[in-house]
Amino acid sequence: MLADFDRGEAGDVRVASSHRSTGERGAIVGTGQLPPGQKLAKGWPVSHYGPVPKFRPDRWNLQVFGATATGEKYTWTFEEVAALSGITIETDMHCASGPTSTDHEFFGVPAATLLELAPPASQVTHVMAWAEYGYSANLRLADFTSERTLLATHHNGEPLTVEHGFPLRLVVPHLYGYKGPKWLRAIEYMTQDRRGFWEERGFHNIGDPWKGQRHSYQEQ
Ligand SMILES: Nc1nc2c(c(=O)[nH]1)N[C@H]1C(S)=C(S)[C@@H](COP(=O)(O)O)O[C@H]1N2
Ligand SMILES: [Mo]
Repeated sequence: MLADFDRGEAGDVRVASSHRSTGERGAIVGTGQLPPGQKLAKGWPVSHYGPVPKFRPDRWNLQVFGATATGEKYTWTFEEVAALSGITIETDMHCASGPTSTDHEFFGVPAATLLELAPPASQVTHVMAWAEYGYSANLRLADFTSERTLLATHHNGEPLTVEHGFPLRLVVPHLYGYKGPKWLRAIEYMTQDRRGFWEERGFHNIGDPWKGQRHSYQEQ
């Protein structure tokens, strides 16, 4: 598997300072290293299954459903989501098929904010993040509420482009890219785990790039 990826010379990978990227092209945020088996991508590749959905503001909403504390379902318009206070994070993105892209600054609403606005029942252990056309990714609750997990509206100061998930995408910096649905439409609170789109198709249920958790056969 490692041999499939041309990782280049060590010198190809420029090292960022401890917690902020230098802003240099190709700087790796955080540890200054690529996760095992990853190679540095040029630019920001577009990668997804299926067509790019069209944004229809009048029909669009974000929902939280499933095991909420009150049993009710919550919905927000895009305007309402955009009015929530946001934060900026810097991150690299690791696609489980190999490429890592760098120099991403995402702005958006911390996922933890949704939990405050739409409290989950005490038995909730996992969430399913749902996108247009039924794409989904399951996450442990702690991965979803991790302080850098974001419902992102902006990238490097601009609204997301449509192919990168406009108007809203989930960014889970500490997991592989497939755990971050573009064109996010809903969060389902779950009282037990259930596999999402790629997780049902042979990808790892957790998806930690630093542990190389790509394939379901690696699960215990
Ligand atoms: N809705 C949706 N979101 C998706 C995908 C997809 O197929 N559909 N692919 C995922 C995968 S495998 C990766 S690596 C990232 C890629 O994000 P990018 O195209 O912005 O680089 O999007 C993720 N989000
Ligand atoms: Mo991916």
